[in-house]
Amino acid sequence: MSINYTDRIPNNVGLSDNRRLQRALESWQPNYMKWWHEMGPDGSTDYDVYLRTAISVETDGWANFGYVKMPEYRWGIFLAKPETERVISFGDHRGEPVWQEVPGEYRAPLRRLIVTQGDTEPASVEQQRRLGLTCPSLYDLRNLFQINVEEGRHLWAMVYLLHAYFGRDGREEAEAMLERHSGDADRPRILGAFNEATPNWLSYLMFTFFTDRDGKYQLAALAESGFDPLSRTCRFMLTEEAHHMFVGETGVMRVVQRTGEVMRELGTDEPERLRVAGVIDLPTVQKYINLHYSVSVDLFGQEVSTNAANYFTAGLKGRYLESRLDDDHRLTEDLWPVYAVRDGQIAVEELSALSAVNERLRDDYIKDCQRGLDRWNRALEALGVDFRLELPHRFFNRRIGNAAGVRVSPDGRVVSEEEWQADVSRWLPTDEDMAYVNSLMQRVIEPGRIAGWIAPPVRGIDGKPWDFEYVRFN
Ligand code: BYC
Ligand code: FE
Ligand code: FE
Repeated sequence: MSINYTDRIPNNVGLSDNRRLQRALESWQPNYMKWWHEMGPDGSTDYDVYLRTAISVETDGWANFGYVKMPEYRWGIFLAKPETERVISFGDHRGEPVWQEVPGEYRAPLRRLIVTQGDTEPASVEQQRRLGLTCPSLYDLRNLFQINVEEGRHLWAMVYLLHAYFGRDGREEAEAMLERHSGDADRPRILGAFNEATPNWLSYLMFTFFTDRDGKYQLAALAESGFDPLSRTCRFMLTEEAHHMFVGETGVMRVVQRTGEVMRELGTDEPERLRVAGVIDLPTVQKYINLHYSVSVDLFGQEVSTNAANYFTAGLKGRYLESRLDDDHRLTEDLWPVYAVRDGQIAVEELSALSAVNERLRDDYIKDCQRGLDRWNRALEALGVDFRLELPHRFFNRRIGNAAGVRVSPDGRVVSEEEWQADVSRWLPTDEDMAYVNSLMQRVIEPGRIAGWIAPPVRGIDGKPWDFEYVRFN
């Protein structure tokens, strides 16, 4: 399982034994590099960045740290070790050996799942492209770049599957991954959240907390797949994903911490005074939570989905930690509570668990988000600040599913269009809030210095102090 770094494309899939595939991927590689130069982190080509690179897929110590110029990062194909005698754990094929090739009847849905997943990865790099110009510290800049190179690698993970298992269609899909762009009017990215802007670092920290966490749950569901190469590649991606969510959780924590400290110092909770002091008032943090949470909750799809039921029955996409769940893993008889709007009110109905697997994954996701908010709130409590952050209702600000087109307040009331318009400035960031947050975004790149709106991290990366020179500009 060791990674071959002598090949042009580092891999642990024996690429040099399959010349055709190797050539196909090597001819995609320059297009990828062109995309990275055009759409990747702005102006970063010559920086030496203290990055980690995978050297093994063993659970302990897969990472190697060192200075790398990002275009020289060794993007490659790394699959988790195969589980011996792995069998499909859910759906109609439960108990059968997993597939090493794509079953003909599932080719189209599998391709679609892989394309949808793959499309999000370069999209996030595009969304974050300009953030390096306004980083609050070198430590934060380095983490941004680490995430960007890893999202690039996640694209490689999906492109490998397309090239290796889907023939000509797969190669065409791999090209299209570099042709769609986040927010492009003509050729947008596939899913809604990946066409939104990430205009500042507060948005980015919220994105890595909420949207990368959707990634965790989607990848975990795909890691259950009966198509073994997909499962193995997702399992390795999940080990990288943990750092992205760490950046989000500790990042928002540091924002909250800094604001809380200034609130205590000044003895005030007045947003205007806090803004004069250069920190982000907690009502504004709450509005950003409302925005990024609602956009991410949409990524789980419709509450009732025949697509999702078909993926499950076919053994293509399971539930979170499927094999640890205690039921028949077929769901033909089971029910699951699903939210819907009935007679102008939000109701919960017991519906077929099979059609509700999207909703079930969303439930798992929501619980995980709440754990993060609880930690932020404990920090506020420790500072003696009364304000508490909350997740809005799952139907707030939705565009996909049962609440699409219905106006719902953060506390879960169906409201009229007039009420929505009257109150939306208290619920979602206004242009003025955005302008204020943007005004704080000043580039700080001296080791040991940090912008005033965020607290320094508790510790650095790879045992280094937080004021280590994580990025060298040339
Ligand atoms: N935006 O039956 P439904 C990550 C469409 S994040 C636009 O619910 P299904 C990352 C849907 O395509 C993880 N359209 O659909 C994070 C369908 O279209 P058709 C990404 C949407 O198939 C940060 C229709 O609505 N991974 O990795 O169950 C940084 C009916 O809906 C949306 C995946 O998503 C939307 N939000 O879709 C970097 C995993 N939602 O059939 C990376 C792969 C639904 O009417 N994808 N539609 O034309 C899937 O598993 C599923 O396709 C979905 C749900 C979860 C997206
Ligand atoms: Fe990713
Ligand atoms: Fe990620």
